[in-house]
Amino acid sequence: MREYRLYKYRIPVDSQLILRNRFLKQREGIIVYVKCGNNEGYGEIAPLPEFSEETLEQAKEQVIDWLSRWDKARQCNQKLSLDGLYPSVAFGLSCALAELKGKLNEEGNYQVAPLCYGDPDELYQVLDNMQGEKVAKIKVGMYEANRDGMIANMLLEAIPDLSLRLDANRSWTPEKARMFAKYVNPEYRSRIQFLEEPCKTREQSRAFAKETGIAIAWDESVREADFKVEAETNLAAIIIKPTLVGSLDYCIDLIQQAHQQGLKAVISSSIESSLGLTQLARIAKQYTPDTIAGLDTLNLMDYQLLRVWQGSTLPLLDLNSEFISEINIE
Ligand code: OSB
Ligand code: MG
Repeated sequence: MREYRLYKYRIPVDSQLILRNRFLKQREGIIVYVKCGNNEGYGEIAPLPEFSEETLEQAKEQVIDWLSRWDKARQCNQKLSLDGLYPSVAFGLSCALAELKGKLNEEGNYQVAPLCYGDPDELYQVLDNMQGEKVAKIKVGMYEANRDGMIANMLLEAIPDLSLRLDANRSWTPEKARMFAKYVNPEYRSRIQFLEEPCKTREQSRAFAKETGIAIAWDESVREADFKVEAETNLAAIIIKPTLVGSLDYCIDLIQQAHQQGLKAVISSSIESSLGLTQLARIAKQYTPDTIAGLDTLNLMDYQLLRVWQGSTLPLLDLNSEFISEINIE
């Protein structure tokens, strides 16, 4: 016998979080619970405003429809395809089903690349406490390109064992990208693991990488219809944000293609709650064990939800909390 329940959550997030110049004050999403016999699983469906094409309401309608068909199929081993679902719905359902089937290992990779929004002093402290490989991620492209270049250069100069990941979210013209690079000492450029999507088009980003020797990574591109995983000069990695990309199986397929081509695959957050985020850490541990994931977004939130992120002291909400309500399906 199959059983399922859906919940809606809404948790406050730090309004400092800037997503393409839009302040996000709360994070909303759906928690899906599935059960068959003695096995159960949870998943999170949380379209990210400005990034996801589907709204939460559309996701809700779709998951209700899918689950009612799943329920009608009755037998635990009868499969129902996730093809054609919105990425957030496919990802959340596939995680719940993977837990149910025992296919997602418990152990997570909780070592993340600390996110730095431009205050280097803050970063010094975090890096001092970091074990192993020192990798930080800086959002660039929000202020002046030369300022970004100076900050990156200063950090690389001050901390000799630091490597950086930078993320421009396609915000630079070729001229601005050049401005940035001008301030980064050529000797340090190899310590930039990659710069995500420097320019508005892939062609411009490729030209930038060729000209400057700074490696790039695809993030937005991975979600475009014509995208294919293909090794190319100066391309270091693809960024996979499962909530924006799709089912676990599809993400695993992308990871395997990347590895076959000698590219890194970096599992990354779409600002999920600690439920989704810990599942991403488990996916990272299982499928990209040698790569630090891009999951440093829990602290943007005031609470954790159902699952504890290793080492976090944020208060934990359970299903009875005031921030969570069951969705009436009838
Ligand atoms: O710009 O890559 C982005 C999170 C949500 C939406 C967009 C982005 C992000 C992140 C997540 O940067 C953190 C990471 O990738 O390290
Ligand atoms: Mg990015």
